[in-house]
Amino acid sequence: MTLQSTTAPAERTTPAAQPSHVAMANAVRLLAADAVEKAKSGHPGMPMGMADVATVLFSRFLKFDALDPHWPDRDRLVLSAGHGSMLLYALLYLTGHEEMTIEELKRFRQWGSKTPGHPEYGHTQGVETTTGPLGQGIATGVGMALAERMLNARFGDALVDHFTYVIAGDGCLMEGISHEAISLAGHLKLSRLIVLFDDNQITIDGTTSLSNSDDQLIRFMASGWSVRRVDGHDQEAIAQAIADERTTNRPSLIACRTVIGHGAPTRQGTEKVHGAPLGSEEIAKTRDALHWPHAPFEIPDDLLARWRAVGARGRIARHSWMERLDALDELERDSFDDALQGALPRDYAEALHTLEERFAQERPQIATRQASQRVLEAIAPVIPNLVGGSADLTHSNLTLARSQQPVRPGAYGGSYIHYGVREHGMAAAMNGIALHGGFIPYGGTFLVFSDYCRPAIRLAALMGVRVIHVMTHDSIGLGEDGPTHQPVEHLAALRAIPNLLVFRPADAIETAQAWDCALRATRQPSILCLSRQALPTFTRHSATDNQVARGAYVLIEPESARDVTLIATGSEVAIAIEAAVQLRQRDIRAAVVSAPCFELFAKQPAEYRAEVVGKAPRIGVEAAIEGAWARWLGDNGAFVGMSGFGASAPASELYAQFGITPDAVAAAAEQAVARANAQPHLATA
Ligand SMILES: Cc1ncc(C[n+]2csc(CCOP(=O)(O)OP(=O)(O)O)c2C)c(N)n1
Repeated sequence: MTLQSTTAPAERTTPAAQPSHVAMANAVRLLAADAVEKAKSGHPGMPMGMADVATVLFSRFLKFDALDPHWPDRDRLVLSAGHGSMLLYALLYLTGHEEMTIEELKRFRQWGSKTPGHPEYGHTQGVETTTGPLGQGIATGVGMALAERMLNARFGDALVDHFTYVIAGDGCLMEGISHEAISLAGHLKLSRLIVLFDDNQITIDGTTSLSNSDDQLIRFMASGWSVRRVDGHDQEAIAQAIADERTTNRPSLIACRTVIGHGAPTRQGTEKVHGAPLGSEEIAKTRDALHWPHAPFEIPDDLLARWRAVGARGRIARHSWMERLDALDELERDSFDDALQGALPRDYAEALHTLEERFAQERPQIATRQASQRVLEAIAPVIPNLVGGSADLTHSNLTLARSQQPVRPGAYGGSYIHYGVREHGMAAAMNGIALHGGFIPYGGTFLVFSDYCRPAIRLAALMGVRVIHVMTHDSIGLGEDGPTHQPVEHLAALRAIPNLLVFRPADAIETAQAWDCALRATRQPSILCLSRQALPTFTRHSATDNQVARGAYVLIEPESARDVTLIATGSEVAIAIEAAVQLRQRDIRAAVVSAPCFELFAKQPAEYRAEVVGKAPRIGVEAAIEGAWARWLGDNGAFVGMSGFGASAPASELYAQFGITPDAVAAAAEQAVARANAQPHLATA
């Protein structure tokens, strides 16, 4: 294996000549190595390799104040190579973040600690985003850098003027999502984005040459980035590179040629140091090599004081920023605060309510994607921080409102992002926009391509951030495009993600109400699954009641006791209603339940849920696979839906061929009622 720029650690760290920044970096190295050793698991190699780069970044460039990790105008640092979490934890401790004590470092990876295996947003202060799935961090960083520019365009340099730094490794850059992210950032000329690439040429299997021959510099350059390579252990060279790259008008890649595990004499530069404790012998040798006589987790006072001074370096800047904020007139300050808090303006509720009333009066026969567009036309003008977009399906997703202007390279005042055909990049960028603060992002694609977004959706759910996915063409009802475009397993797959709200509204009124739920769910991402095909408007509208917020509700209750309950979602609710009409003609009393959001329904009190689903046999109707339906249908229930892929044909033909019709639902109901009558002892679960 060839390792360029390797200098023997001892040469760099001779005590007499030891520049203090080398000692500062060594403190990071040893804290990481000792914490991994104590936990008996973790990744020492990356923190040891990137300690010099991180020390330069923190001590000379990163704008932050350890006293206030939430200061809105701080620089953002994303540790895309999340397995190197100890790098971040060590830095948070050294710079004096209150919550990150030495005890927390000793409890690395233990239950309830602030130092989980990979950085977790919302769990540890100072962690800007959850990372671990490689590539997500860099793509999230693109969203943060974009949000910074968009907020700057609205509030100016005095309030919004910061950088986004991303530390990414070979793994992040190998992942496909990095391509979407790099390409989007280059196109949008996100000059405040600086990626520090841990160019150590090692991954888990060994040297990167086993699997990769990319020239990353040329690759980034081709996407419009400013690029350069430095010796990642030469602090002056690193500082010069960062200083220069901060002045370019493009996003920047600094490939820092490092030695993984730098300082561990027999393991550095090899994959052995990537993801396993060094072992007591190697740690002892590391202490010798780095001239580090201190016990584990012990940082000499003078060194800690130097690091703490780094943690306070941004204090004056923060105070001046606060003064500038205070000097604003009340209106400006309120609008800045509202943006950061993601508050919904007062006019919003009125605008949505008026639209719902119009839907109730007009009873339009429109697709729920069209209803969603009408919602956007009504609310986009009154929610200035709503930022839309689509992965090149704007005219299909109907995500653009007339009041929205596009965000363009170098001109960020707009509120609509053309993400290009980059679903995964879009989903991760939306996470970054939401995490940065100041905006409520929504973005569109076809529901079938939720698979392309899934890793980022999962992270949004894990982090608990408000990101709204508008996913149209939500079933075989899209028709002729055929099975490649017809989602069948996607609703089940999305419902399996914890903390994600999956909405499938049945008509225009429910669509407006689903939007309302999604916008008010400040700590959850949402998916709005919307139809391509037109649907009648039949649900009730009330000025005070959002029926979608209850997850499921009774739409039709027979005059006397139910014989059967038909539960349906989205486009199939209308089919269930027709089936109920047929059943009445056969003297079977059917209730119809609309269930636009299983997750919200599951949270309702047990009595309400029991009342809605009833004791009679239940039939579920959804043009998708059965998935999570079993919970609502019980042992005596039946499901009318899909059991395999769809096909290419007009929608009405497909519904007939796959047996999702009022006749089929009525037949299934009749059979269930007959079964229940034959076996009255089998009560519905
Ligand atoms: C999406 C994803 N795939 C696989 C992994 C497992 N994994 C963690 S680190 C790693 C290798 C990363 O190599 P590199 O970025 O060069 O990190 P280094 O070895 O330099 O620490 C892999 C495959 C992961 N965390 N995420």
